[in-house]
Amino acid sequence: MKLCGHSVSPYVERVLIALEMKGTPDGVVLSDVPGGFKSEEHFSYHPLGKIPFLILDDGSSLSESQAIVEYVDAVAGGKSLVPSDPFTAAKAGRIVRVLDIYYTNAIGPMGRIAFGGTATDDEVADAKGRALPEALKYLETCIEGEQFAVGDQWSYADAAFMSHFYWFERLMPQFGASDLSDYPKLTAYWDNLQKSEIYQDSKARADKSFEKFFGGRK
Ligand SMILES: N[C@@H](CCC(=O)N[C@@H](CS)C(=O)NCC(=O)O)C(=O)O
Repeated sequence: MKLCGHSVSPYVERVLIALEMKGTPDGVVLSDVPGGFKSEEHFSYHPLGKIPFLILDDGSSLSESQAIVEYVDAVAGGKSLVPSDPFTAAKAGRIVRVLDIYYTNAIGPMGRIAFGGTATDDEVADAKGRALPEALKYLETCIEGEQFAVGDQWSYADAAFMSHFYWFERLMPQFGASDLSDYPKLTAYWDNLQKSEIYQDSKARADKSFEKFFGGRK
């Protein structure tokens, strides 16, 4: 199976992190976008021209990082990232949704500016003063453990969290929006995640990929 995209994307990293958490890091081969980014071929695999997407050995393909994680979790062997207890599994799914919807929307204005786009002062002020604290407060109520987001082993919530928070750490300080002291559970959990070998591996990949695509920029 080929995972198309680059580690500079947290959504690509989510899949690579998930495979490492499963103990099956070779479950996919990371590949460039066939035909090039935003090529006709790219759009044939992803209608929005985004990364990642997965190309199976039979040529069929799948977009959306969380759907890809759930698919590789089912077929790549190794440990499952879906908690066996249904309620715990639902809570892992909730964390992914809070991250992908509320958190991602909240950091949007800062992310746009950091990557050369624009956002108004009002948008940044609202993000910092309202949307981001709201999303972080929500996450604070969802994180249950210091080592794992929920349950007693890695779940796909940890993979999603790790990939998104690399960018929190990387981007938010320059906007004065990186203070997590109001969120003690989140802080303890995130501190532990950063010490893990899986995070260090992901960070090394993302740093290298960022340098390749955006070298020179902060
Ligand atoms: N919901 C998608 C998000 C994918 C996404 O936004 N990817 C970004 C890179 S981080 C992208 O390809 N952006 C290019 C574009 O939107 O043109 C997923 O989970 O896979």
